[in-house]
Amino acid sequence: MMDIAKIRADFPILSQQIYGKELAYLDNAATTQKPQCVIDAISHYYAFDNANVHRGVHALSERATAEYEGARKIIAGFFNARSEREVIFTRGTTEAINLIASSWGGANIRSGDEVLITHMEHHSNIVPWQMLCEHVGATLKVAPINDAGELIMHEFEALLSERTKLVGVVHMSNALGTINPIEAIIEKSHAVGAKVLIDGAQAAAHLAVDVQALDCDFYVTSAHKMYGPTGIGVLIGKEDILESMPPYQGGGDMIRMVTFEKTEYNDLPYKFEAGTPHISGANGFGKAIEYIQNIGFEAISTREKELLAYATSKAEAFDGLRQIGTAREKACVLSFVLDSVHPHDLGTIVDRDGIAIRAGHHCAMPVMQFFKVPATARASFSIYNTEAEVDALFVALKKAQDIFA
Ligand code: 7TS
Repeated sequence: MMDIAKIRADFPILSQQIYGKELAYLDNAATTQKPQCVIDAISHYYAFDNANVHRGVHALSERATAEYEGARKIIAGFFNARSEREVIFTRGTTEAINLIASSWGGANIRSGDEVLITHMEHHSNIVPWQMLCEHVGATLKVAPINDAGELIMHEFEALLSERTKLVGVVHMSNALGTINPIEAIIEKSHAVGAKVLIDGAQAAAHLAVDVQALDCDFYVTSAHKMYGPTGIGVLIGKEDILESMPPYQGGGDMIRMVTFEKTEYNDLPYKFEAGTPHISGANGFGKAIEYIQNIGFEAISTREKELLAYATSKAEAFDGLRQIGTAREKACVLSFVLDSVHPHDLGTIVDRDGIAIRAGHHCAMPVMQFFKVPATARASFSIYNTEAEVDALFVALKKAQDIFA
C-alpha cells in the first residue's frame, strides 16, 4: 500500500490553495510536479557545484562533471541501456525525435522509402517525419486506430514492407491513455528490416522500460513528465546505430580535434551533445529517477490503476459525458467531452475550483480529427492524486454542466 499523504508531502507545490480552494493538480500528462529532493538537487548544484563540465581541471568542474555523468549512469540503469554510451542527453522528447529524424533519417531514408507512424502520435512524432519525407522524397504512412483509440494491429502489419525504413510509435498516448503493444510492434517491424523508435514521453513515469528486453532501436523521453525538470530528456539508442550516425549539431564538446581542414568527432555519447549541456537538469533528472525507483513500479502501477478505475467509473456514470479513448490497455488519462460544454470553458470553470486539467488538442490534432471533436478535456493522474480530487473534479463538472444547461 502506498502512503499517499507521505508522497504528497514530498511535493511542496501541492499544498496550496487556488482561488481559496485546495489545488487538485490533474494535468500530469502535460508535466508532473517536482518532489523536494529534485528541487534540492538543482538548487544544491547552483549553490555549491556550478561549473562547466568536461573542461575545467578545477574542483568545481570535476564535481559538476561527476554529477552530470552520475545522472547518465542512473538513467542508463533505469532503462537498462547496455552502457552509458547509449544515453544521449537532449532538451526532451521533441529534440530527441528531431535528432533521430535529422541524423539517422537524413543518412538512411531515401526517395521511395517509407516511414510508418500511427494515428495517435503526438505532433512531435509526426512533424519531424513529415519534414524529412518532404526533404528526401519519402512517404509517411499512418497506421489506423479503432473507436476505442487502439492501434489496429493487422492494419499496422499490412503497412509494413521492405520499403519501411523506420517505425515511430508512441508507447503511451497522451491524448487517449492507450498503451501500445510495443513488443509486438518492434518484433514485426524488425522482421521487415525497419528500425523502431518508441516515444516514451508519457510511459516512462508509469511503466518499467527495459530497452534491451524490448530490443527497440531508439527510446526517447522527457524528464519533466517523470518528476524531473523541464529542458532535459534523453535519447537511448543502440550503440552501433548511434556510432553510424552523423552528428546532429556541431560545436564544443562534440569534437576530439578541429582544424580548418577537418574535424574529428568525439566518442559517444558526446558526439551528440554539442555545447554546454543542462547540467543542473541532468542532476535533477537523476534524482527524479531515484525517486521513482524508491517507490517502485509495482506500487506505482497498482495505485495508478486504482485511481484510473475510480475516475473511469465516475465518468461512465456521468450523464452527457463521452470518453475519448477507452482502450483495454490504458493508463492514467481520462480524456472526455461533455454534450453541453466546450472543453475550454470546462477547463476554465473547474480551474475556479482549484482543479487543473488540460483542454485542447493535446498536440495530437489527428486524434481529434479521428474522433470528430475540436478538443477534449483531459484529467491525467499521478502517484500523488487522490480519490477526493477525482470527486472534486466531478462535482466541478456537474457545476459546469448546470451553468450551461
Ligand atoms: N510525445 C508525447 C506522447 C507527449 O505526450 C509529449 C508531450 C511529447 C511527445 C513531447 O514532449 P516534450 O517534453 O518534448 O514537449 N505531451 C504534452 C501533453 O500531453 N501536454 O503537454 C505536453
